[in-house]
Amino acid sequence: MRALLAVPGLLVVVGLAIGLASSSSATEVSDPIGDTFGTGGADQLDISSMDAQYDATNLTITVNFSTPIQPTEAGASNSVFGFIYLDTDQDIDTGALIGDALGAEFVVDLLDDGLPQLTIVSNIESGIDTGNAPISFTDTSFTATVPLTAIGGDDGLVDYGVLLGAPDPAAGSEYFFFTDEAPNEGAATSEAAPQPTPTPSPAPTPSQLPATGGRPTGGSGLPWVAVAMGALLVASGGLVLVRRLRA
Ligand SMILES: [Ca+2]
Ligand SMILES: [Ca+2]
Ligand SMILES: [Ca+2]
Repeated sequence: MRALLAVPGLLVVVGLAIGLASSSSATEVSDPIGDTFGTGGADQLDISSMDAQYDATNLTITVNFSTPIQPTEAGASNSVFGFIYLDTDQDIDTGALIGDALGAEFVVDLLDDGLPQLTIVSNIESGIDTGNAPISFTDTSFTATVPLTAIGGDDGLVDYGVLLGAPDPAAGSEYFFFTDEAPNEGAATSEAAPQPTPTPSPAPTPSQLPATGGRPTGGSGLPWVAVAMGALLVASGGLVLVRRLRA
């Protein structure tokens, strides 16, 4: 069951859930196949699992799907839209209440923002953009690499959840429908990336990951009301339409 909880003074959002990291790759969280919302005639993009790991520079989140997907800007029926919510202080009482387990400080926004292979990271309460997260795709997954500098210099240990969807198939529509969330209840938690296995020979100095190439676009606000409205509608089982284009 999806819990419905009110954002104080705002709207209501869908339940996200704890997939305690007891599955295979430590942090990987499974999501059921066939649990999509079924709304709007959109391609029912169906999350199968996700994983989040951090190092000294980035929080890297991978979401896997049961069927092929395409990048947001591809404009295809199976293009992925939506949001990754990050509770950076792992405190449900701070930030925006998302579902029943996240007090999210930041959101990674897959809306079509005209920045191919980049998503926008925003402070969820202020709506201020805090940086960009490069995103890459395989046939059935995407990986967003969130610079820790874009999430308040956090150490990367976060609670998180995703709410994703696909375009409204209606001709000329600028909206998308949410099709799946993960976890279905509670919150997922990131974990430190595994250290390289030591070898008999002196281990090489860990190379610093390249700085992410985002260009912060301060000021432009996340269409948070639209996000919350969409989540509200998901939770109520109604049609869920959120603009695909950045306001
Ligand atoms: Ca699913
Ligand atoms: Ca919080
Ligand atoms: Ca799900």
